[in-house]
Amino acid sequence: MVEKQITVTSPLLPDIEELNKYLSDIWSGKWITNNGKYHRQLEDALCEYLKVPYISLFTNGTLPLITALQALHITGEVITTPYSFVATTHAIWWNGATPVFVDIDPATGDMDPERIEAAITTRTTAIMPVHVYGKPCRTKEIQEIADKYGLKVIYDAAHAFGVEVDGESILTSGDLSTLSFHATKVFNTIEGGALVMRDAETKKRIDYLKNFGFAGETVVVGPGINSKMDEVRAAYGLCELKIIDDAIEARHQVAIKYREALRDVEGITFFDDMPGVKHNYSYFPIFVDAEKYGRTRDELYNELRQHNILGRRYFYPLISTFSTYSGLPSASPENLPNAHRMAESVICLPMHHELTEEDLNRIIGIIINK
Ligand code: T4K
Repeated sequence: MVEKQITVTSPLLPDIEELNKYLSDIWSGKWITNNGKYHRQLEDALCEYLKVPYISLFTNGTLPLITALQALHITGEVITTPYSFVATTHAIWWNGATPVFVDIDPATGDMDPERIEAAITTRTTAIMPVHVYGKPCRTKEIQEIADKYGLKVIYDAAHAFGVEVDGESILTSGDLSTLSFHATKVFNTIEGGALVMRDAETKKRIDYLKNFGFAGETVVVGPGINSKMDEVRAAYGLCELKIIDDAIEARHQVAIKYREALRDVEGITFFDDMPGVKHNYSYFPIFVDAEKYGRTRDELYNELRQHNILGRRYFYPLISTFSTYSGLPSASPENLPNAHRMAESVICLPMHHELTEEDLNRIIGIIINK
């Protein structure tokens, strides 16, 4: 008998009837993209939901990264982390800058602020950390270093939708933060993304840049790109906002269940909630210590797959091992021991709002019964 497939995530789909109402309106109004009313409404609604002053919507989560660097005129070298999705480093490359990898803090998977200063050279212009799995970076320490050396900070917050520290959004840290609203994310618009900024002037510039650089009918103020979210996706996002809290709570319950079941399994570790942090439970990574567990990470990963449980090894392989980047001096494994260790031991277990008790028992059973 083929066992039910359980994927690492499952998209949160809005209520179809609700969405249809918006679609009928869009169809009759015939305004389907280019800063339409639902685009504007979603920006306002997200500012309120996320507790951020300004946001600019994009067609995906990669173009905001590229545009953020473009908007801040970043050149030279950008300090970043190898433990992320490859889009983070690609954005630096697309801007003609050189990525410089620093190692991660094994306690969180995020960039280790204590390693940043040693990587700064006269060519360094920015730091691009990632709130991996939605776990907040040590933003105060990073900002102190940035201020000391006059560097910009752009956070890849693709995983950090709705994450707060002491009641404040993590998305207002640094100069700019980017979000991904891809189908696999906590909040999705099928494909989509956003840039979060702190002032109206920056929003204006970024809105120009995502519209080819147009500042009016005949004026182009910069080398912009086309990355405007259309009305259908904006409407989808508005419907999604109505169900997002329940979905995050369902994810929270999944995390509780995993932690209860796996806490005492020798050789398996995971992250606990951080004090003062409102988490979004976007991923549930576990780390396999083969010696203590008695099976390697890949043996467990493959066994799960044999049972049609499709976890993922986010983020293996490390970005620094891909051929585009592996020749960089900072990409040497000796420079990145913690990142290598994490990439080689991680499995992201299925984590989404639709997992049932039965699904979770199946997954946990395979991990526990070696
Ligand atoms: N920065 C960071 C830190 C990121 O993690 C990402 C993206 C970005 C930037 C860039 O943002 P975007 O430009 O993508 O907006 C996925 C996503 O495509 C990607 O968005 C995400 N990070 C990355 C971590 O994961 P894949 O290639 O692993 O996804 P895929 O297609 O294998 O899907 C995973 C599972 O999700 C499937 O096995 C089943 C489920 N799924 C997926 C899709 C697309 C569904 O059930 N329905 C679906 O429609 O990259």
